[in-house]
Amino acid sequence: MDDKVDENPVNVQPNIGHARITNYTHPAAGWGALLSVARNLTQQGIMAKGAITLLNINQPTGFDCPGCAWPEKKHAHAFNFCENGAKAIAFEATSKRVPPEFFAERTVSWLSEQSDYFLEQQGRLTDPMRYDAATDRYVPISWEEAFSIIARHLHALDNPNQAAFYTSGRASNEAAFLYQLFVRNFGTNNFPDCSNMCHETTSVGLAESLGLGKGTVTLDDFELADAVFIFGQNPGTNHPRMLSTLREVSKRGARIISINPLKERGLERFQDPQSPIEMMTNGSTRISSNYFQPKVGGDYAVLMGMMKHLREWDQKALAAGEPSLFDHAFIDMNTDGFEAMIDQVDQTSWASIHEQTGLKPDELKSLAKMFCDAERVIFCWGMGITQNRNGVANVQMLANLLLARGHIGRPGAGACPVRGHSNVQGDRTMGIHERPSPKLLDSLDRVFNMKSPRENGMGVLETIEGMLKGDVKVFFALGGNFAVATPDTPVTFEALRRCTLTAHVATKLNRSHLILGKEEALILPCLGRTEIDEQLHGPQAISVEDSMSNVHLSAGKNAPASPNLLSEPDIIARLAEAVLPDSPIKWRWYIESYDRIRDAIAEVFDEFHDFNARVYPPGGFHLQHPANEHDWHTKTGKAGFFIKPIDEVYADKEYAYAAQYKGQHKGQLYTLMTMRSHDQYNTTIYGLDDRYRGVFGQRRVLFMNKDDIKEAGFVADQWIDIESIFPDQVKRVVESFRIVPYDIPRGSLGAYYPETNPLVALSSRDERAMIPASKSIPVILHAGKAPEHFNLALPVDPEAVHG
Ligand SMILES: Nc1nc2c(c(=O)[nH]1)N[C@H]1C(S)=C(S)[C@@H](COP(=O)(O)OP(=O)(O)OC[C@H]3O[C@@H](n4cnc5c(=O)[nH]c(N)nc54)[C@H](O)[C@@H]3O)O[C@H]1N2
Ligand SMILES: Nc1nc2c(c(=O)[nH]1)N[C@H]1C(S)=C(S)[C@@H](COP(=O)(O)OP(=O)(O)OC[C@H]3O[C@@H](n4cnc5c(=O)[nH]c(N)nc54)[C@H](O)[C@@H]3O)O[C@H]1N2
Ligand SMILES: [Mo]
Repeated sequence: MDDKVDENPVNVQPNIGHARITNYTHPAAGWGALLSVARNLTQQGIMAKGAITLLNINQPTGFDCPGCAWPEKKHAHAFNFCENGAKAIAFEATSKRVPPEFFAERTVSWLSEQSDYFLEQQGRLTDPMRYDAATDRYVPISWEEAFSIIARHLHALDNPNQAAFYTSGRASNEAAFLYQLFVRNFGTNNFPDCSNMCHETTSVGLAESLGLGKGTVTLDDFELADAVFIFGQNPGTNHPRMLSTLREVSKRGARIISINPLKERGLERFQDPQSPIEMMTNGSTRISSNYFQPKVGGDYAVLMGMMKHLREWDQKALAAGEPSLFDHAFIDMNTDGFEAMIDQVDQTSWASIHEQTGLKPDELKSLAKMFCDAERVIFCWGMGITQNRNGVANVQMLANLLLARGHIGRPGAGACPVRGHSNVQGDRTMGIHERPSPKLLDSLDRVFNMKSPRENGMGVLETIEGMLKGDVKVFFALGGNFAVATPDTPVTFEALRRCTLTAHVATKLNRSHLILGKEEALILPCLGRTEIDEQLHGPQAISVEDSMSNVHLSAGKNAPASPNLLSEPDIIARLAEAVLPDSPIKWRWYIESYDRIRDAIAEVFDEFHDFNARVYPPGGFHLQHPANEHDWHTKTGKAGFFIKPIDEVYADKEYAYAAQYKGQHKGQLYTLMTMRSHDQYNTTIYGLDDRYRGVFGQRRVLFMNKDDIKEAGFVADQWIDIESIFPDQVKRVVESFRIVPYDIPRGSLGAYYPETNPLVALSSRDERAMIPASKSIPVILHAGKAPEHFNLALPVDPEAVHG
């Protein structure tokens, strides 16, 4: 075992010579990706072990890739993984370790001054640790002590709702199920979840429109679709395996239409590492046949415009005695609210639409035409659609278009929200939900003879607000990096510090572990997905649900990173025993064989009947979306058209304040989106390159239209500070970002998350889904200066990238 710790000072003067911005002219994936995989394995000291580990990803007998939630192909290729999945694996299977000696040598104050990049680079956590205020260090403790500390804090609360239990979307179905069972037996529905920052707008919107907040398509539908629309998603970086699917769609001659303010390389050209011919000839496949660049936040107007064109063309068709463009047979049988929706569209002026799209009227028209011409349409979408103040409205407008032309339940057509974390969808299915359905609670009560709490709990934003008010005192996290992933960073830090106890189940050290509860703080290290999970009945497999509702098993092959790690289900079971000594549930009995957990899941959820029998065969099973059978689990028993007047969307409190601000002050107001670079996994920074966007050796960049740069009197490469403008008038600024001229619509800006999270007010959110609006932040810019330090070490020679 290699315990060596990289002593690189972090707050170093950046090597500006290394940082550069260029045009990336190569296709996505291909040789660039393979080189990057090799570099990451070397960096983590696992070249040989890593290569073997990679061969087991997404194989019937291997483990599920923790990289993203895109489904596996049915007949998996010898290597069914991608560059960024490989990075996720390399970071988990790393040879580096963070043992107790690491903490003995470093105070938490010192660690707090290091960058997030440094913290994650140190390697895998090996032992449970408790913060010791006297020495300002984390010290090792036994698992028993750790659980009894948590039990003591939980027992000291006035009521169970003073505790919140966070989940990040890597937790398995088995862990998630036991977790929600424990927390509900303890007595609360406070389940903040990473989904509260991600696809919750999808879940809320589609649940109301279609009866279930999940996608309706499978990979098979991509073989039949004649048009695939991709809204606000960057698969080249975030779901690279999706590019193989899109490549097939493109080769078939079907249309792929991207709607994204940025021209993303992965949506333009792709070189398939699994196609020997493409690799040998350095060839590539065109992905998008058409590319539209609306302004940030313009999607609602774009979708409204598509519907309005459809409406007008329909009226013309009917007048000419031609068949309707709407699928009236489908609409009449299956839906409610069509007339009211059309009324709203009629009342919406073209001027109010064109003002917001950022597209030329002709572009909007041709986009609508492509939709109208297609018989089998798939809509894919990502964070560009969901992380907005009008995220639910966006999603429901997508659903309206699909329903209006009968694209739900038709082979080759449907809704494809592309989830992030590899099991975020499964965690929700297993009952990690702050607003649980009565059906779920009834079922739990029946199977476990318990009394579930019936009051709705808190999601992420309510939890932070609760901590600030003193209503939430204990914070427990099953994975993730809550302090950094959430908005309004300084406020969130303060909120966590007001808790009496913070406790984190984690694989790697991160910033959240250093934002300490005022009385106690714990780190509970767990097994990762690549590792063997040995229990009484032998090695155990866990199950996950991908973005297309396929449930399958995952079993690690590597030896655990340390003998002192526990699996996540085991940690939860032991914690439950410590906290609920009188519970009739035999928590540890479930851990002896996870088949027992799956049997319990089968009893609680109808759709998981015969779970073990169905999940063991390779590939597992598929959870049907009832909408595909035209069975609508909505309040009315029908699918619904839901529409919001365009003025309500674009004239809310924040828009009004921004407009007033613009009137009073000179200077430009922009809309900033915060997104992922190619070398990161959410808050985990793998490296400082964003290869496809041509950014190397740096992260503090701001993408800006060249005419905007000129108009503001700035120049390319200039350092600026970004300030957000919200009605609460709190000053929120991030400093020292370098301006990069970019092909982005005027008035729109782009920068990386999480550095920009201090700009997002807690109050800036979709009010129905309570999701932070991290893709539409109103900001102004000030001239700034070069950073004194990058707060990030330069990990690689960026020249190596091009090889
Ligand atoms: N390698 C890697 N893979 C990942 C992750 C990772 O960090 N790294 N994260 C995982 C997670 S949790 C998630 S949720 C997914 C996220 O995957 P994505 O949904 O692709 O997330 P983002 O990188 O945030 O960027 C989304 C895209 O939205 C566009 N966009 C921004 N604003 C708008 C807008 O107003 N309208 C439109 N139409 N587009 C807009 C941006 O230009 C960008 O291309 O990826 C998952 N997979
Ligand atoms: N401004 C802005 N903010 C955003 C976003 C954005 O686009 N813009 N995106 C949002 C989205 S979509 C999401 S999903 C959230 C992500 O929020 P989180 O899910 O909370 O964050 P991650 O960075 O994925 O969590 C990384 C940590 O998870 C731990 N970890 C890794 N693997 C395991 C494991 O197997 N078990 C356990 N127990 N721990 C593990 C490691 O310690 C690692 O440090 O961020 C959100 N925040
Ligand atoms: Mo996500």
